[in-house]
Amino acid sequence: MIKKVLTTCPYCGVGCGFYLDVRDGQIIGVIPSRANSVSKGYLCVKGWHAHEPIQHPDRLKKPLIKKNGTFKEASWENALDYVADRLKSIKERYGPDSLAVCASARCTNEENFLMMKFARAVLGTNNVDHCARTCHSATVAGLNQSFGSGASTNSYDELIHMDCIFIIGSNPTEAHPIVGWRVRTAIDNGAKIIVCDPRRILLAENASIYIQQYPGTDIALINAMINYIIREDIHDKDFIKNRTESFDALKEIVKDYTPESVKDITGVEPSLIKKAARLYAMSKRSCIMYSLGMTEHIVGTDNVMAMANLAMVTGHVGREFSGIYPMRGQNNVQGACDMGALPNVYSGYQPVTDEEARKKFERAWGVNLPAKGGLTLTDMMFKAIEGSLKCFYIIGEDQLRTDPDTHMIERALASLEFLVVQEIFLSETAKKADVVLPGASFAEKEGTFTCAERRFQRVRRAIEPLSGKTDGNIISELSRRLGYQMEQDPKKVCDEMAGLTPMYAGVSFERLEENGLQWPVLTKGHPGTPVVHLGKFKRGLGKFVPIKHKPPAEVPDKEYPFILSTGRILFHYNTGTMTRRVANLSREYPHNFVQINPIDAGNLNIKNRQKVRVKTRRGELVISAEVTDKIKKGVLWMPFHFSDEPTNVLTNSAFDPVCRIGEYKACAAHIEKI
Ligand SMILES: Nc1nc2c(c(=O)[nH]1)N[C@H]1C(S)=C(S)[C@@H](COP(=O)(O)OP(=O)(O)OC[C@H]3O[C@@H](n4cnc5c(=O)[nH]c(N)nc54)[C@H](O)[C@@H]3O)O[C@H]1N2
Ligand SMILES: Nc1nc2c(c(=O)[nH]1)N[C@H]1C(S)=C(S)[C@@H](COP(=O)(O)OP(=O)(O)OC[C@H]3O[C@@H](n4cnc5c(=O)[nH]c(N)nc54)[C@H](O)[C@@H]3O)O[C@H]1N2
Ligand code: SF4
Ligand SMILES: [Mo]
Repeated sequence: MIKKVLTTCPYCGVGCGFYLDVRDGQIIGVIPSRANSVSKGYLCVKGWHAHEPIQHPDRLKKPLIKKNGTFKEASWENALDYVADRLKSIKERYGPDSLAVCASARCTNEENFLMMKFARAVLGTNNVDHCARTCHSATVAGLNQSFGSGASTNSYDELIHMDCIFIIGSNPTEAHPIVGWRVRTAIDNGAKIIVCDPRRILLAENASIYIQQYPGTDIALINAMINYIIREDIHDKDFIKNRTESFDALKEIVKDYTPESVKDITGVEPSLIKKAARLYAMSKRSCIMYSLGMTEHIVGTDNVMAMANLAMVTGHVGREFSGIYPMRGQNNVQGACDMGALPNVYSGYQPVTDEEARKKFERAWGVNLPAKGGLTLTDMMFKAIEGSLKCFYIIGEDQLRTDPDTHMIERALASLEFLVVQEIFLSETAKKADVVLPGASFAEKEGTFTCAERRFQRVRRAIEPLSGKTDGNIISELSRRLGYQMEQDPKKVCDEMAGLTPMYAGVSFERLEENGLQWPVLTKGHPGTPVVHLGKFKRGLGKFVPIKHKPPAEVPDKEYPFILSTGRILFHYNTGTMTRRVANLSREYPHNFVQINPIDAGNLNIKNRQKVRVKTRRGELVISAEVTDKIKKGVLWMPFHFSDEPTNVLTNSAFDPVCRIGEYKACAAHIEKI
């Protein structure tokens, strides 16, 4: 039997559409969908190979229970009974806040809704979070303060019509390739590109202006642009007057940041900053695209608000062909946030501390809900070490490889009384679990993902779940064992969510059939919203928040003279549990590596491809060097896709005090030839 099942890519937040080619129950290939409004018939190399990990022999198919340090296969009945008993007993002994759950940006909206409902209505705690903490929590916190809503303001299709795209701390041709393709189309159409990145990324080659600042100096850079824009009188006075507040406070702060005065901090020639400021401000259709180069810092939230200041001071937001594009990372990280898999909000960002919202969910779910906000992922780890967090139920996240400071995370997981991991592969985190529950991949379930342009799109089942159950089934069966009956049909879960969430009230499976819908979708007839903050910001007036430069938590010194930054390459995806099981992708990049500038390499007598030791205050790693002038002198850069050579033993767990994101993008490091 031959089937072609239309679905959404399980990797990055772009949200491309393709068909899975199924023959006699085997998924043998991927065919791009030309009708999909996001990808229009294109896919990147990961998307083209998205079928390969699904039926890989390493897929988990049976629950595993650890006895005396080794896993034994168990039946679903036994495993679910055992997990439910342990959750119940921990809750009885230590109270609901001794438990925490981690939802998954790899799973569907419906599964995330169920997971946050499970934490709140069944376990009785708001301790629910997911990888957005490590990724764009700074965006949610920062843009919320500036604009009143923390998602992309505009849509992908506008990009090709821009006059100027200001790309800062984002590497779209590798991390969001089908958006990167739109940026290239914009260039072909005559757009000017500004790239600000400590690494000469591919798009830097096509940029009108390329700025290579030191990691962690972006506030100084942006404030200097704003300083120059105001000094040259090219700010948008009408926009500032009619649509914003607190401009004087901004003006006062940026006085101290002239392009000349920030040269020592940023390492950037003042003339380049002036050119960039002028080009961005004076272009008619200008937008900002940013990602983790801005958010993964102890000043992540401040970085985001600094960009919002720049957009508002020039009037480049709140209309079509302008705006801020925070490039959300995982296939459904936008959705996991939207569904309320966060410790402080229900779906649609309704605060758990808001009495009215809480009462609404209590009535719908027939239980009393906790009124106090829960722990973030960052704090869950600290509380585990401290001893007050006893139990962690994780779905589809590999903290032992992706949270900063691996040795600390090891201690945190080892301190728990009970760890459950629901996975499709035996990840490093899963290896530490007391029980592993085999979930299902995107190809085995119905549901929806929400991509970086706020678009809900359908995910469709191509084959039956290899383990017999989807992630949603598992959550709901645990819930039943804990005495609470939960709907598990994804379509009905979607309806329940829409009924409780004004922003998505018009969303339903039927309405998503064609090309999905961009939220807000306020009623059943509402067409969706390609551009937000039109005419008025969500919060009313846009707020200028004055921001000061602050150096990273760790700066270079004699012992650790380099700044180490980390990130992604095109061919692999996060921990690589999936892409490293794709033969072609793995052949392209089989091993970890560290990029170093030729001058630094020369000084240390390091040759290309030679083994080096990279060391920080937290750990060390022996990997090979890639000597390249793509990277600034004094800076090192590594990907984190190789679980056998784990980059995060090196990174710093220092975090942003507001959104509690870790500082993956800058720590002090030492490198030597071996
Ligand atoms: N191929 C691939 N694609 C992916 C992923 C993947 O693993 N592989 N992961 C997905 C996920 S979860 C996410 S969140 C996104 C992330 O997407 P991106 O954020 O675009 O990817 P990164 O490589 O982490 O970082 C982006 C850029 O920030 C730069 N940078 C580092 N430090 C600084 C700094 O201090 N200031 C500035 N301005 N720039 C800096 C880096 O040099 C890098 O080029 O990608 C998604 N897409
Ligand atoms: N050094 C460094 N570290 C980083 C970053 C960085 O820039 N530098 N970036 C951070 C960012 S932005 C992110 S988002 C995190 C990502 O961190 P993670 O979310 O831990 O990374 P993933 O590889 O996406 O892991 C998700 C896991 O989900 C599993 N999975 C996939 N689909 C499903 C499913 O449908 N069901 C279930 N149950 N499991 C599934 C996969 O097998 C995988 O093990 O990494 C962070 N870590
Ligand atoms: S750009 Fe992202 S969503 Fe599109 S095919 Fe590649 S990984 Fe999948
Ligand atoms: Mo991410």
